[in-house]
Amino acid sequence: MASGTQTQTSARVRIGGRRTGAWLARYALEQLPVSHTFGIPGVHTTELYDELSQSKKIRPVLSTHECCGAFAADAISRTTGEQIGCLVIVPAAGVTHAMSGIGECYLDGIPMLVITGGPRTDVEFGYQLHGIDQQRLADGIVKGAWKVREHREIVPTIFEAYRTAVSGVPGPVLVEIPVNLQLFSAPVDDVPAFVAFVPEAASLRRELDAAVQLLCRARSPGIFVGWGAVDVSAPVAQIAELLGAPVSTTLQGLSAFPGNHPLHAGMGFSRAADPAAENAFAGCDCLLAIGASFGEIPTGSFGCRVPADLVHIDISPAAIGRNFPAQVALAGDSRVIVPELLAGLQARVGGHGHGERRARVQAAIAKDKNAYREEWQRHINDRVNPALFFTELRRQLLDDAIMTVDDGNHTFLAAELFEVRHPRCFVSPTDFNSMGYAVPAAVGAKLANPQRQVVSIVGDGAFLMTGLESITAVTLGLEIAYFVFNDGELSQISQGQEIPYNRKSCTTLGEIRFQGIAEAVGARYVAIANNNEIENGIRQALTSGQGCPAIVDVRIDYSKRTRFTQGVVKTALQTFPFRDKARFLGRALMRKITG
Ligand SMILES: Cc1ncc(C[n+]2csc(CCOP(=O)(O)OP(=O)(O)O)c2C)c(N)n1
Ligand SMILES: [Mg+2]
Repeated sequence: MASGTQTQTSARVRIGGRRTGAWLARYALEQLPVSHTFGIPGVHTTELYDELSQSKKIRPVLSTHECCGAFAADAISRTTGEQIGCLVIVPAAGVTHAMSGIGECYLDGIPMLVITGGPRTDVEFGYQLHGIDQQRLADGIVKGAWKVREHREIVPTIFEAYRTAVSGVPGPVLVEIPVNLQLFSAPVDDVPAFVAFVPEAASLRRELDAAVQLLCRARSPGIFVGWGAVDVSAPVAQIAELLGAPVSTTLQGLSAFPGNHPLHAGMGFSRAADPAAENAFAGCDCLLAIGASFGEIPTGSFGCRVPADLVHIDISPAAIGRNFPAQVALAGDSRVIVPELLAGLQARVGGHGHGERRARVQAAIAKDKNAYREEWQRHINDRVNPALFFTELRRQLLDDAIMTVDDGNHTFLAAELFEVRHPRCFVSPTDFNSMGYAVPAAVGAKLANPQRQVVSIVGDGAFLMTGLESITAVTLGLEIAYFVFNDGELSQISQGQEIPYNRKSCTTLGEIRFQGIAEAVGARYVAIANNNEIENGIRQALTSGQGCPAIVDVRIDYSKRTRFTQGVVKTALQTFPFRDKARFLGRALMRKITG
């Protein structure tokens, strides 16, 4: 989450005896905020798995596929903010299987610690099993990759990898421990003591003053928050209230600002955003962006208008001004900078605030949100209306319930129609954008937050990728409600094919009998076939005390497009060169006529 340092220390912990590499790795992991590891054992990791099975602090969890393990580990990091998700996997095949999850963490700035075994380094033979240069393989989707050469390197290397994962822009790291080091013992006198990570204090007085000045002189300020603001939603709310400014979020940062706050406008602020957000930001003359890198999704394919007066706070100096020039750049940890900015604004604005502006902005947001919801609720047919579904789900869930969401049309329906109320309560694969995330992520989320409700919204196509991971939830007795949006298609893509191509290539799924899948894995099965079944179906799915997940077959209606889909299609077409735009439009017209 933060830039910072792990205080260097010379403190050592005495070992004074022979230890195996597996023992040393377990020891190192036990010093870190690691509660679970995920993966599938192989001959290169059985010694380490045996060690972990004896740990009182860490629970090794068997996944059905390393990709699922990686998504589960990712959710541990995302939903807690304190723990780090950890994988223990075999070299080569385990790593390639896990790569979608590792890449997801890399582009979304989520810390993850990947421990892999490695071929023997004490024999001369080549062509060993899983023999591949893993550091090269992982290069491009990790912040750092290490291969330890001897026993005494194991503990400091794991500590160094952890520090790398959580400092600056967080991300995944990989440590390879050759199997011979794990299996065999060597004398170890002592190991370094672990010192917890300390965020660095920023010294940005001049920039903070400039930011206060810009925001105070704005007539129509707006606030845009991303995942990097997920731990500062309270001071951000105070800034918004002081300025009377609407707040919009990114997709990844949906939980960075409470959806039931009267200044919450929606996701994004381009024409691909909810009308409340598009309208609230229409005349924005000064934008305060916090922990948001203006990526493709929340900007509606870069179709948003950003004012020249942009105050940009981000942990990544490279993200500041990358897509839209920043007037004031505040590079650093939002947990340090935002409270300072709030104090500066309070000192300047005092107790007066912008009450009139705030009332006006709030009233407009409330009106637009109501109108949008009503527009959705009027769209009735014999399938399940998404707005009615999400309203009822919100009503039955507690405020701090966690929702894991996959990638597809359902993602944007959830973003537009479900009110997220608590930080780190909505997680989905964003910039790497890998389908298959939600089912395994819910396993990690529930393990890390056993007292809280955990639900998943997953497309039928994504469920086909990793849905069998629900057996892990069954085995571990995790009460998770998996709401599968069953529309028979890869809808987010098929909707995009409809107009330009007038045909659906490879986006229609085979018929899936979810009841059979539920029976096969031992999960409860619930069906919601129409609007009359929503209330009871959700209640059955959320019924706790049964120690068993539910797979809910939701016969969803996708016939109304999200604002996101409508907006990005228009924006994308505008960026096409004239000749290609003409070719696309001409072909669409022709196919509409000729079929
Ligand atoms: C691993 C992967 N493959 C392909 C895609 C491209 N893709 C994005 S959304 C989507 C459709 C998802 O279908 P489904 O899970 O049924 O959700 P729906 O859109 O129908 O809600 C596809 C194929 C992707 N993002 N990730
Ligand atoms: Mg689908």
